[in-house]
Amino acid sequence: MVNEILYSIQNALISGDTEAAEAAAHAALAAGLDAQSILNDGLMRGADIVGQQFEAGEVFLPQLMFSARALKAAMAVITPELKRLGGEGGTGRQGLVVLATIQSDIHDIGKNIVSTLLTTGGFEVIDLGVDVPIKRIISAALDACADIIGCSAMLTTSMPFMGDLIQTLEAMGERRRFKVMVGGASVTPEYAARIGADGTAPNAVQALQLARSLMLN
Ligand code: B12
Repeated sequence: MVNEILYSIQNALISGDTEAAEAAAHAALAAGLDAQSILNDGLMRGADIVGQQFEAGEVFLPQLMFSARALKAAMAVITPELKRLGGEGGTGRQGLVVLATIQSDIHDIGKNIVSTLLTTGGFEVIDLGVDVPIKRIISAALDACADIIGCSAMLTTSMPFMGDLIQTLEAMGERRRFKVMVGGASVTPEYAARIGADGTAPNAVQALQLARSLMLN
C-alpha cells in the first residue's frame, strides 16, 4: 500500500502529470505517510528517475519542465506537513540565513523548501533567488550581519562556485564571520568538507537541524 502510493507519486512526476501528482500527494498524506518520506522516497526519487531519463536522452527539456511543474504542485500539498515536522513556530529568532542558488544554476525547488523550513523553524531567511553571483551573496551576508550563508547547487558545473565563495571569504578575511552550509542533489558530505563548508544536508528537514547545530558552534 505504502509502496503503491510512493510509486504513484513517482509515476506522476515521470509523466509530468500535475493533477495526478497533487492527488497522489493528498492520498499519501491521507494514508498517514509522513511528509519527509513522501519528499524523500516519493518526490525526490521520482525527480531522480526523470533526471536519469533526461541524462540518457530518453526524455527532453519540455518533459523535464512538466515534471518540475508536477513536483512543485505536489510540494505545495505536503509543505504544511513538512513545516510541522520542522517544528513550526520555532521559539524566537534562531539566526539569520542568507540563502541562494549559486551562480549559473537556476534550480530552486529544493532551495525554496529549505527556505520554508528554516523560516518556520524560527530562522530569518534572506532568499536571494537563483543564479546569484558569489560577490552578491557575500555582500548581502555582510550587510545583513548574517549568521549562516546557505548555497544550493544542482549542476556539477555550478558546484565549484560554492568552493570559490568560501575561498573568496577566506581571501577577504571574513570566513570566520559566517557558517557556510551547502546542498543540492549531488553535494555529498565529502564534497562539502573538501571545499571547506561547515556542513551539508540531504533534505530540508535535516537542513534545518544542521542550521540549528551550526548556531551552537
Ligand atoms: C526539476 C529539474 C529541472 C527544472 C528546474 C525547475 C526549478 N524551478 O528548480 C528545469 C526543467 C528548469 C531544469 C533545468 C535544467 N536542468 Co534540471 N533537473 C531537475 C530535476 C529533475 C529535479 C530537481 C529537483 O527539483 N529535485 C527535487 C528537490 C526537492 O530536491 P533537491 O533539489 O535535491 O533539494 C533537496 C536537497 O538537495 C536539499 N537541498 C537543496 N538545496 C540545499 C541547500 C542547502 C544549504 C542545504 C543544506 C540543503 C539543500 O534539500 C532539498 C529539499 O529536501 C533534477 C534531477 C535530480 N535528481 O535532482 C534535474 C537536474 C539537476 N537537471 C539537470 C540539467 C542538466 C538541467 C539543465 C542544464 C538542462 C538543459 N539542458 O537546459 C537545465 C539547467 C539550467 C541552469 N542553468 O540551471 C541535471 C544536472 C546534471 C549535472 N550533473 O550537472 C539533473 C541532475 C538531471 C540529470 N540527471 O541529468 N531542471
